[in-house]
Amino acid sequence: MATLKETLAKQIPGLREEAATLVKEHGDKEISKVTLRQVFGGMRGVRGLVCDTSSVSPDTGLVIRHVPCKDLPGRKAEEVLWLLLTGEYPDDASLKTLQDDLKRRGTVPDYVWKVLETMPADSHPMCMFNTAILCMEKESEFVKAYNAGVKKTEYWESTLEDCLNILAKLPAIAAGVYRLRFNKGDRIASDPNLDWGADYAHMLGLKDTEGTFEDLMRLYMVLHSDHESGNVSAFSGSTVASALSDLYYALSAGLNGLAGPLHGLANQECLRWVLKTKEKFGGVPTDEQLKDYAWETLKSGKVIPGYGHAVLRVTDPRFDAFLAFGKKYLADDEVFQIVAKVFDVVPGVLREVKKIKDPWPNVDAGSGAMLYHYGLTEFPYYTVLFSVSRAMGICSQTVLARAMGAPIIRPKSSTTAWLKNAVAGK
Ligand code: HAX
Repeated sequence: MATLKETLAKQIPGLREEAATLVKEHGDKEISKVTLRQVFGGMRGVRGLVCDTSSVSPDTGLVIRHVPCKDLPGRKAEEVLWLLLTGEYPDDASLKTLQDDLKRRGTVPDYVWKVLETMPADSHPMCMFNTAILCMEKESEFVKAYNAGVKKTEYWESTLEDCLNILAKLPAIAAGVYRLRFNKGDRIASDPNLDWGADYAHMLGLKDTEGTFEDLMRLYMVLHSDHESGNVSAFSGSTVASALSDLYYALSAGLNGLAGPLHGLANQECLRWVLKTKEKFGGVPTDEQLKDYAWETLKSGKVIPGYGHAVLRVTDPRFDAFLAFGKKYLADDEVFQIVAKVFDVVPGVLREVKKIKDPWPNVDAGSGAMLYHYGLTEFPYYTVLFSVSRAMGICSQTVLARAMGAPIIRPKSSTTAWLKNAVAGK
């Protein structure tokens, strides 16, 4: 048995040594080239970042440390947090120390609720959630340690404190945002006997007549937890953290990126599209109807939300996991049936659009339908659920970056004139 901090403290000297040796021996070796297309194309495929919490390859999808995504269902969020940070699962006793620690840190300061209650009633739930994180910035242990002059090699310890303090509070904050923003009544107190994901489900306060919503939330929390560090939210978070801004600033910045429709907000857009399909055809459409509707969407200049990916070139294994859950528990649900049918039909349509590199579903294609089934029908809220989970990855990446003494991120930009000269060989 060991605490998370003890486990990390043991590993960090070896990790530092490994990185230092690599740079010393191979520092000038070229590992990636950059083309002009990549410069104008959002740096797609440029290898310029280190991230050890997880990796995403075009043909396999998410692997957290050594664990492929398909093996994550059945795991609890706290186990996955430990895995992200240390590369291993905790034993039962160690897991219990982390769970108890998170419970101890879980009380949300009263001023957070006051800030949220003062926001306009039509604020986006993501704005409320990110504001809550940001307004707790004054609690940062890293800032206290930094101001006290702590050594650089010890920055990670106070960052881990911030990480655990924040993560412990996110389920209660997110559930509180849900109940306040959608007039669901009083906040529901945390249940000390529930794990992180199940407690979040409990605090949302939905009626779970089938008794499987907690399982869905556990699944949701582990599947969305990380996706290496080049995606908008993780990259934004790590860039902000690299300036030694504390984790409250960094996480809030990252999650502001998750709020965009090409990133985390796609799950709300996707369900909207599926529901429109249902309404238009009065239920589950035929393959032909669905194909026509997909073309209609594309021809009107819109994307088919939930499909395509910047890195993946296969069906996202996270989508597979949701599909399997749906087949097990939601088989009679029409919205789920449409999601399954879209998966049968839409990749064929997207394959005909030559510019689309990945015609397959991503994680957002199915998750909304699951939530909708359990009565979580307020889709502007969906990205908050995504954020609670993704915070684990962003926080873990930041703790490790601090442990490794990662420098400030500062790539070089070029003017168009410079690029024109460069390609002309001048
Ligand atoms: N429907 C219509 N067009 C699509 C498309 C889709 N599902 N996926 C890609 N395209 C288009 C792009 O818009 C782009 O068109 P332009 O050249 O005219 O701009 C072209 O195909 C090439 O894009 P790409 O190289 O295949 O994909 P990108 O790496 O540029 O973009 C996206 C990846 C995920 C942003 C893109 O596939 C998309 O917009 N998908 C729909 C939105 C979505 O599902 N987002 C969630 C992604 C997962 C995630 O991050 N969740 O948080």
